[in-house]
Amino acid sequence: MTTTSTAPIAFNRLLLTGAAGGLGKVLRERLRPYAHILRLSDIAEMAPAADHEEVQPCDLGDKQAVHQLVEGVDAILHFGGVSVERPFEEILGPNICGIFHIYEAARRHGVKRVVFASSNHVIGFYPQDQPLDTHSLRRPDGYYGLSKSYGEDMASFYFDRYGIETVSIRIGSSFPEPHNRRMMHTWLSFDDLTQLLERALYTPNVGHTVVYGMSDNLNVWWDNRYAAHLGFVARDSSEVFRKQVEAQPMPAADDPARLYQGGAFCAAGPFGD
Ligand code: NAI
Ligand code: 15L
Repeated sequence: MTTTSTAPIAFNRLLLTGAAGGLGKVLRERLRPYAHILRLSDIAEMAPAADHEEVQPCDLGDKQAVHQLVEGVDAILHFGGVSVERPFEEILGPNICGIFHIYEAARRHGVKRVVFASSNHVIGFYPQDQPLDTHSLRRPDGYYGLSKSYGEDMASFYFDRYGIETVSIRIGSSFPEPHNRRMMHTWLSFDDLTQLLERALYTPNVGHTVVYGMSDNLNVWWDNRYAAHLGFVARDSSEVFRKQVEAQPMPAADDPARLYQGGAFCAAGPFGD
């Protein structure tokens, strides 16, 4: 099956949060065709703005600052926040208050489309090899996964109550290449991520759609049948990295990296004892 571009018209202004992060730096270049002006935001330092860019530092935990950040944008790609397992108190401001601030600002400024960087860690406590779809009950594997789960609920509520549409992408592992055996299943190439973002921005009538973000890997755990309307067809595969990944020692049979879909995140904590 071939796909055609669904990006007929560039948005006037797109907001990308998390622009200083690993994916944010990649997307800063790749989102260029989709907006006349790309507004970039992070709490960390960002490279200076090019002609087609605006750089606006912001703490997602600051409601008023997020309100100002969202003014004048046509859609939001929300990638900012804590991206690994941390104590609850560190997740609360950036991720939990942060997602509320993003949606409240979207409501007040009339923004109608959000793309939310959710995570596989909302279902991380399922055993590896258990097939899941986007209707499977969530099993978050920590405070980080819980914050993404809450983000998905926030997206659902803001669609039902205010008609703001969201595509929540449960990203697997989006890096230049898979780092380990688990990521052979969860890997999402940057090209496939970019295609998925294009679909998430341009597909009409998405309501709140949840989609797993993984490439066309062998033996995937996740089924995107309920997100078929996005027309996302992954083109890359982790197979090309199999030899180098399988040169690594096999984790022990009781290692969470081998047991759970969320891998090592399932064994993080407790914190603060
Ligand atoms: P990252 O940690 O490199 O980037 C996150 C960015 O958010 C950082 O630049 C950080 O400074 C910023 N940030 C943190 N707290 C903030 C605050 N209070 N206010 C404003 N900005 C703040 O993570 P990465 O890998 O680029 O991921 C981007 C997004 O995608 C994250 O939301 C992450 O949870 C999600 N994701 C990424 C996956 C991956 O494989 N890279 C997998 C699943 C989800
Ligand atoms: C995530 O949610 C993290 O943000 C990323 O750093 C990876 O750990 C990824 O999941 C993963 O599960 O591989």
